[in-house]
Amino acid sequence: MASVIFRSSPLTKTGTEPRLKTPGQVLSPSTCSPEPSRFNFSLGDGSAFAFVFGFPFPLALALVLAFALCTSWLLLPSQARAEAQTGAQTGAPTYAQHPAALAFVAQLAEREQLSAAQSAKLLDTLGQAHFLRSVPPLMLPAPSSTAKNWALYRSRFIEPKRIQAGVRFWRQNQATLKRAQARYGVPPEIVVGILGVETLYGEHMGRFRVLDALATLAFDFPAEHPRAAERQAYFQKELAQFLLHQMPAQRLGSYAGATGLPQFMPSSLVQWAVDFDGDGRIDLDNVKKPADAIGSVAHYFQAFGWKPGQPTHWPVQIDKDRWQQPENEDKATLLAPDILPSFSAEQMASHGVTVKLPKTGDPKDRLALVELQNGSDEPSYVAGTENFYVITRYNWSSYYAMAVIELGEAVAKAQLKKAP
Ligand SMILES: [Ca+2]
Repeated sequence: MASVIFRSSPLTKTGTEPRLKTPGQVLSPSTCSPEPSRFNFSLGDGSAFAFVFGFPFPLALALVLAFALCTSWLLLPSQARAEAQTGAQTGAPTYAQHPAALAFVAQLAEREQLSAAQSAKLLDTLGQAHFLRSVPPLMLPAPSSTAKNWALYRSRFIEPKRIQAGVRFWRQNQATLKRAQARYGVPPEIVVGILGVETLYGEHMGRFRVLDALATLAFDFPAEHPRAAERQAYFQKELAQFLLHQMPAQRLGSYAGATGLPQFMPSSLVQWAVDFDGDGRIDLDNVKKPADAIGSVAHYFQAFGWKPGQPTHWPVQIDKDRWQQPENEDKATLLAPDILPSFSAEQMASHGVTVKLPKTGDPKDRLALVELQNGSDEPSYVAGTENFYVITRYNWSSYYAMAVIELGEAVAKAQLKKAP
């Protein structure tokens, strides 16, 4: 994984859950080998929705479905509702003749040494991709006047509905969660935290066609973005994985192309998804059978260096008088490496930050001072461990990581109370 950290990365969240502008990058970056697809992918909960909007259907069927669709429609965010109006059935342009798309397939064919038939298949699939007008603006940074606010961000995720859903999920999948911990070393509260923050345990897995979203971001990424070239290259890589592994054109996901309960990008699907219930196929979309999603999240964290048993962070006490002295550099020094764990507890103490390590804490562990801004109020600080850093490999934001941790903790606590 890349070790480059962006303190103020301007990307928005890839998931479909609350669309807060997060201060960190959000994607699950990974590179993939171009092997043939080994997996069967299934459609998410929105497949019926996509079918109705993707294809002509008899009037009688339309009438029967109308009521159900209207109710679904009202549940969609306004952005998604607008998107359906500008999608395939209203004649949004496709990428069939788009010069950059044609060049992209030609390059891919050459690099992967595809046969003429394989290239034609790729072109055919990409030709079905529609430009989504609403998606590029979602990639732009929040206005600089928007203050980051951990308290607000937290309140969107650590709330009764999500905690209750997490308790239900935990209890229904206790054995699988334990098995994932035994296999990958990742505790249930982290997996439960991720799936809760990403999709509310499968309730919101996204209603954009992944193919449309990826093609739009691969070829029409907003040029005004400060890192447009880099981000566009990232989405081209994800699109390549989608095409090379022949994922279904109707597959649904977020506006950034993330899919399933854990909101994996295509390259993460290829690299980290596992068949954890042993039924011979990988299904990250099945809310009733989330074993593959649970195993895949745990596998992802193991792959990015999760250390079994290590806590994610420690509380800290700041020597504010010291920090407020003129020309004091302590804060700047500690924040310079961002969330990359770089300091021992002793080094932090020498910069005015006392890490409240319990007896089990290893003072030699590398730590990062994590600053969470609270609008115009005082920022919150914790000392993030290497496991905190690992969570940010799922979504490059310390705010995101802390929400995952705190939701997992809240669910764990509530789950224990409710246990028979
Ligand atoms: Ca399976």
